[in-house]
Amino acid sequence: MPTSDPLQVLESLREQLDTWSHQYYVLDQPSVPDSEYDRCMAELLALEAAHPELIRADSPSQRVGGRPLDQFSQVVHDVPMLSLDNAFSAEDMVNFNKRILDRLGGEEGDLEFSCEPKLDGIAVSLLYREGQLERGATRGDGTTGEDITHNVRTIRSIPLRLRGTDIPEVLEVRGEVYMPRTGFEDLNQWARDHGEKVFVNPRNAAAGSLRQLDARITASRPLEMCCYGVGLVRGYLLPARHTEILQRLHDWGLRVNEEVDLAVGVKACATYYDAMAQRRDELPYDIDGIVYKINNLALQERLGFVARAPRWAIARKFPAQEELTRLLDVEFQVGRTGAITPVARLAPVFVGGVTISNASLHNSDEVDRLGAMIGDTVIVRRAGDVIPQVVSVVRDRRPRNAAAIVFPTACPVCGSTIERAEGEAVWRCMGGLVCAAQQKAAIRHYASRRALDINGLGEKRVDQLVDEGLVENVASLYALEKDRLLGLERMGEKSADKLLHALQQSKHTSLARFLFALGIREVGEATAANLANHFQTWEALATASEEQLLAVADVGPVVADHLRQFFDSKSSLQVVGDLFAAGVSWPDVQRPAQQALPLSGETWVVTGKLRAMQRSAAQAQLQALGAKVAGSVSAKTSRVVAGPGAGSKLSKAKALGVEVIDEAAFLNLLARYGVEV
Ligand code: 5U1
Repeated sequence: MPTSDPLQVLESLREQLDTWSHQYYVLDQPSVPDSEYDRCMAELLALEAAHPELIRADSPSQRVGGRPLDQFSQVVHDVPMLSLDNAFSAEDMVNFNKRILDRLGGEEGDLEFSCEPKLDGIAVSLLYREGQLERGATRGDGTTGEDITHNVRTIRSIPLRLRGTDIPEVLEVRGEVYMPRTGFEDLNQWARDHGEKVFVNPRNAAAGSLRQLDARITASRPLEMCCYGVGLVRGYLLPARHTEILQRLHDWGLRVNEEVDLAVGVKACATYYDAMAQRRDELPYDIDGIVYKINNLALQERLGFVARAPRWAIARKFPAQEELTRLLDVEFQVGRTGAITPVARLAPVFVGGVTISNASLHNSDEVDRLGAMIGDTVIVRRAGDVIPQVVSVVRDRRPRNAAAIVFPTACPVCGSTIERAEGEAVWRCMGGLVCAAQQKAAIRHYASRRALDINGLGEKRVDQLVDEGLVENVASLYALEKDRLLGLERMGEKSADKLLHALQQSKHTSLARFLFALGIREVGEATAANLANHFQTWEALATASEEQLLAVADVGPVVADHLRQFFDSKSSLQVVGDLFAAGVSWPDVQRPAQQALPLSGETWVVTGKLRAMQRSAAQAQLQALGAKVAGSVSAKTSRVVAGPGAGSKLSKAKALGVEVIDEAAFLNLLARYGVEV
């Protein structure tokens, strides 16, 4: 029965908003579009404005407080926040296990461990009294931390009041506040775009975001919290096992890591470690190891502590994702579109599981930001799928003979002028196909597997063909003759025949592949396929107006502009004409009749990492089923396939209420339409 009692209405709105927040931020299972949440929040705000006396500190409207603080006050932890001993090898783990068994008197047999990813964040304590969040504090030195209540209140995965039943009178929860990788990338991208400070890694970003006197800044940062234990507990009898405590925390609405598992014996611990090490790059957050804890609380008690670390727990570390090395030199590479990229040549260093000796420095802004000089000691980071990066310079290790990084004033390959378009960070060589670097890159792209797939045209061979003057653009590939090829180093009769055969075969292609192969700026595989489906013929596409181009899924003003520039360029059209004259052709594009295919009329976006196939393959499957594939999420998007690591596109889909499916559901859907993967 609807009520008009403002208190009851307020309570029901708060309850509703808390439930949706919990589903979204803790369970990762959004149940309503953001618009619905916003509507309900607006109602709550209006009602609270009309009845200020009814505003409660745990209302979802009260996450971001008023005035910034002048300073942080100190908090003395009732139960000290301990640190962890480290293990660096399987052998260290065997010794840890043995130490425990010896101490327990040897009668225990294989021990049960709780295995947990060790998140690379900031340890935080949350104090709940009668279920209400009363205080948040940093670990500090373990005894005394800083009061960051105003900041933790802004983190959506931290409930302002606990959910469920059987809530302790006092509950102090411990865990890690961290920044997911995609949030970190987005934050840094925003900072770069706005000339603000860029953070070195997600951990620093999380620490910097938590140590803010103004909670509005913290509220704007993508922070999350995962809980892994309890400190002070009053008025509640804890269960006998650590994993049962984690289950209670989860039931009370707190986020607990979904990867927690049990292992019996040290061998099973190693299996868990190996499996997580394999999956480390796929996780949406940085982890620096695995924490093992004796699961039985009575045994934990018997084992006790040494100094500031418990005897019943240990962190086995993963190989570091950041290392120090020396910046030996900076070279300038020219890419397919003429973009000039400074590349750091580094003293080889093992980081994130691989040896790194080069890292892109992106552009001159990034070099300025780093303030690096040749000879500097730098920090190199390789985490997740992200390419290795030079994240900062260790200034106090700068040698006396350090040399400035000097940007070229002309193209380092062809000497043509270089230009930087307004609003762009990148300098480009204006030499176009006169530039050997651009020629080579364009040919490599044309021959690549997802373009015309020409076997035998690897990087070295393309360099050789261009350097020897046999090829100057993609069309001249088809004029190659066997006699000339045989004159090349490392080219025998067999290789020459194979290459010529592959070139012949490549002439039979599709409009979509051909378009992609041309390497028009911003025209990736999915856009090329959308253009081919839409226009069906080269002529229709080449003569399309900007307006007609904009009608294609995934084509915005920037892509349309690049397309028009290509079709207006005499030299580009000359090359295309030569390709046609050489016999490059494709069967007519059969535009699927409207509604003839199961996904006709739908626009899909694929984001994150998929296990069963590459993203491009998933996009191709969707297009084969009639869907248009777009590179960004908008209100027009029908569905989003999101794999691990999906970031801003996933957030946008959630915000717009666009349906999101995971890879398993996507594979099911493909199977339903008879597509085998
Ligand atoms: N997952 C997890 N991280 N972590 C860090 N558990 C965990 N436990 C910790 C710490 C410092 O300490 C307790 C074992 C005392």
